[in-house]
Amino acid sequence: MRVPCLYFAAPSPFVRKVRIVAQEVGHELELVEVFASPITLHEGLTNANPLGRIPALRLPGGEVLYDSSVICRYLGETTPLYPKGMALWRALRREALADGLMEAALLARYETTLRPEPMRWPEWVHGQMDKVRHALAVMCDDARQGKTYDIGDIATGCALGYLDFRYPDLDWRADFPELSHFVERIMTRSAFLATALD
Ligand SMILES: N[C@@H](CCC(=O)N[C@@H](CS)C(=O)NCC(=O)O)C(=O)O
Repeated sequence: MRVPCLYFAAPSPFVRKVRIVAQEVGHELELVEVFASPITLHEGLTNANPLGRIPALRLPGGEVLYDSSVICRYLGETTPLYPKGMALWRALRREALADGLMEAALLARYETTLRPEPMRWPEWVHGQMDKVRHALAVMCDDARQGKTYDIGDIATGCALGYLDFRYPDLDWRADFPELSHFVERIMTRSAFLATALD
């Protein structure tokens, strides 16, 4: 194995974040498709990441990195995607916010698609989607200020792309027009076009 090997699935927004960083900084990755489920652990994947989650990145020497924020920083740390000084901490905070949005949206989806119907808990879904709405409001303020392109922008684009993919009826654009402009711009980048969720 000459290039790092990424355990991936095409619909994962966390995987997309890693693939975009890799493309932006010119890192080649070998892709290994796996089905990651919180219920049925995939043996090959748990050997790589004991949490059974994607993305996980196996390096040519055999060592494995996870989760997405660690992998992205490994691939891009020395590039402008990770600025210096206070700008770095702001970029990482925006990445954390976008990751948190994706986690909440994913948990709400697991509740409505994986959990058997009689056991579902609507308050849980509402609570997770409330987190999504609160995160969108702060993302919108951040997007008004941003003129750069860093890991925070990439993560934000992945989070918004995931909402469009899994929650097409959410209509977040009506409440957050600045975010709508932001996403229109970022989705034209070749790394975003090449990694559309599927
Ligand atoms: N914090 C993790 C989250 C990764 C994550 O939740 N990935 C999902 C797929 S989108 C997954 O592997 N789910 C299976 C599970 O939760 O067991 C990261 O940033 O890598």
